Amino acid sequence: MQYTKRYPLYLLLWLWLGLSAFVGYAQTEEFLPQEHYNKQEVYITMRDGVKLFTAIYTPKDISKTNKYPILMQRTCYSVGPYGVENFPKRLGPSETLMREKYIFVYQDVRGRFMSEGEFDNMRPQLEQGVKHPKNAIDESTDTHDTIDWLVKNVPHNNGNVGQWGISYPGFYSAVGTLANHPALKASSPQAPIADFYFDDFHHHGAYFLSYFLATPVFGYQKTAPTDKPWYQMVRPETRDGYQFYLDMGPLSNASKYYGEDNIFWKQLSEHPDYDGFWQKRNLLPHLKNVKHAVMTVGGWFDAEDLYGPLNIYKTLERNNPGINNTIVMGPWSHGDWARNSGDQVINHISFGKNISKFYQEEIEAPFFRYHLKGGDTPKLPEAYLFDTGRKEWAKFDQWPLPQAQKTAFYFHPKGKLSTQAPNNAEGVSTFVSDPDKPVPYTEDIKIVFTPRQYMTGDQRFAARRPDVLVFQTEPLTEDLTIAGEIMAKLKVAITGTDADWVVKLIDVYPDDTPNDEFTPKHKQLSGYQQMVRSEVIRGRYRNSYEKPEPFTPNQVTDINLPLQDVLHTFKKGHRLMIQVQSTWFPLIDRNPQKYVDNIFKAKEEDFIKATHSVFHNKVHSSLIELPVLK
Ligand code: PG9
Repeated sequence: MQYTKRYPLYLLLWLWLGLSAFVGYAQTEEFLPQEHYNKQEVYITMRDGVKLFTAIYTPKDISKTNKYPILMQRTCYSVGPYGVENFPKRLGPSETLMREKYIFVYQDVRGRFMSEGEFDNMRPQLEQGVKHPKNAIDESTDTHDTIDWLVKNVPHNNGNVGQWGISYPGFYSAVGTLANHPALKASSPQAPIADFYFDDFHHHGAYFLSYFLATPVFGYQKTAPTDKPWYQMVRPETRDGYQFYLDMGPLSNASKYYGEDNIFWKQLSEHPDYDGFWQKRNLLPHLKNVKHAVMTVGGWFDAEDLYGPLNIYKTLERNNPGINNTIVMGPWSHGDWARNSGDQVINHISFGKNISKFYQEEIEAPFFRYHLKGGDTPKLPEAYLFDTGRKEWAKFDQWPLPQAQKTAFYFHPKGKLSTQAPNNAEGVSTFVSDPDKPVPYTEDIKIVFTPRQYMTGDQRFAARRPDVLVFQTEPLTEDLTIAGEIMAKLKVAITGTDADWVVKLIDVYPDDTPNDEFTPKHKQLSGYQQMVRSEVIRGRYRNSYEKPEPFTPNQVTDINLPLQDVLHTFKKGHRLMIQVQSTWFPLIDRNPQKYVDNIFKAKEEDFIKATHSVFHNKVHSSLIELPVLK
C-alpha cells in the first residue's frame, strides 16, 4: 500500500476534521456580548427637539481599519437592561449575527420608557404630497434623524445601516423603510404590524378579546423617562380564559378593569368600525419610494401578525417595482424564527428540526452581510416559503403565484366537500348559535396574554359540536398543494340581525397516522384535524368595514371572507375539511346577534340565540376558493 503517497491526504483530512471540530467548539463555546462589545447610552435629538434614548453596542475590535455597519432596532417594549454595565444575553436578531459583529443599536421610540415625547399607537404617517413644517414628525422621520446622528457620531461605522424588529418593532422597521436616508441599505420587518384593524386587535371587524390583558401596555402615557413599566396589568383570579371572559359578560362590563384613563381601551371601544382613527394608522398606503433592500419575515401560524408581513411584502412589491424585496414565511408561530429551538413544534405538530437555525444562518445573516458588509450575494429568491404540509422549503420568483389555479370546493349535503357544484334544489345546513354557550377556539383552558398556539390545533373538539358545520372531501387520491390567497364565499341566512362567521381550513390526517415523539399522551395523530388557516368576519361589515349594516332576518346574504395566504400540501390519503361557526371564544368577543350600534356598549339583554343557515344547493352554493398549484 503506497502509504507515503497517501500520507498528505490523510493529513489534510485530519486537519480538516480538527479545524471543523474547533470551529464547532468555538461556535458552541459561550459568547458573552460584554466580552466582545462596549456599550454606551445616549439621547439623540429629533428634529422637533424630543430626545430619544438609544443604547449602542460597539465591537471592541472596531477601528478605522476595521469598520462595522450599524444594525438597529426601534421598540416600544424597552431597550433594557439599562446601564452601560448591563448587557442582554444576546445582541441582534440572532447568535450568528452577534458573533459576526455589527454595531447594534436599540432605541426606545418616542413616548416609551427612557425616551421623551408622547406615544401614539401605530403613529399615523405624515400625509404624503403635503408640505409639512420642517419639525413635523412621525416614526419615519424619527428613524431618519436617528440614522443621521448614528452615522455621523458612532466612531468607525462603515456608513451602512440596517434595521430589524419583530412584532411592534417589526412595524417600526417597516415604517422605517420610509426614512429615506442614504445610509439605510437593508430592512427586515419581521411579523410587522401593518394595520391594527387586521393584525392583533381585530380581524375583519371582530375584536380579539384574547388581547384584553395586553391593553394596558399601550393604555397609559408615562409622565417622565422611566426604566420600568408604568402601567398596571390586570391579573384575573382564574386561569380559565373561557370562564373569565364569559363571567365578564358584555364588553360594557370591562370598564371595571379599564376605565376612562386607559387611552387605548377608550380608542378600541369608541372605534368599533374601520373609521378614520384606524385608517390613518394603516401603514400600507404609505409604502412608496422605498429604495433599499427589504426582507419581510413571517410565520404561517403567527396568531398575532400574519396580515402584516403578507401585505407589507405585497404592497412594497406593487408600489416599488424593481427593489430587492423578499418574503420569507416559515412554519412558525409569533417570533419562533429568532429562537434557537432545535425542534420546530407548534401545539402538537412538528415541522422539523433546526428550521430557525437554517433561517438565521442561511437566509437572514447572508441578507445583512451582503447589504451591510459587502458579503457574497445571498442568492435569495423573491419568496422563500415553507410548505407546511410537505414540511420543506420552496423557492418562488414571485408571490402569490400566477400559476396557482383558483378552484372552487363546494359545500354539499351530509357534510360533503367537492369540486363538483351542487345540483340539488334544496340543500341547507342550520345550527343554533348561542352567545351564552360559545364555541371555544381551542381545547386549551389557560388564559392568554395574546393568542399563540391555536393555529395548528386539533379541531375535533369543535367538529363534534352541533353549532359547528363540517364539510370534508373524500380521502385524496394524490397530493394537493394550496399556494396563495383563499376566499370563502358563503350564502347564509340568520334569524337575528347580526352574526360573526368563522371559516376554518383543516387538514384531516388518515386514521393510520402514527403518533410521533411530540404527540402528548392525551392526543392521537390518527384522524387529527389540523387547522391550516382560519379567519373571522363580523357580518355587519360584509359590505364595508367603515359602514356596518344589519342583516335582514331570514334573507339569503353573501358573506365573502378572505383567509390569509397558505403554502400547504394536503398529502394523498388526507382530507380537506372546512368548518363554519359563528362564535370563537374567547379568541374574539361575542356578537350579540342582535344589531346594536357599538358592540363594546352592548348590554346583557342585547344578546340573543339565533338560527344560522348555510346554503349549499344549485341556487345558493356556498364554497371555498382555493389556489391549487398543479
Ligand atoms: N403582536 C404584538 C402585540 C401587539 C399589541 C399587543 C400585544 C402584542 C406586537 O405587535 O408587538
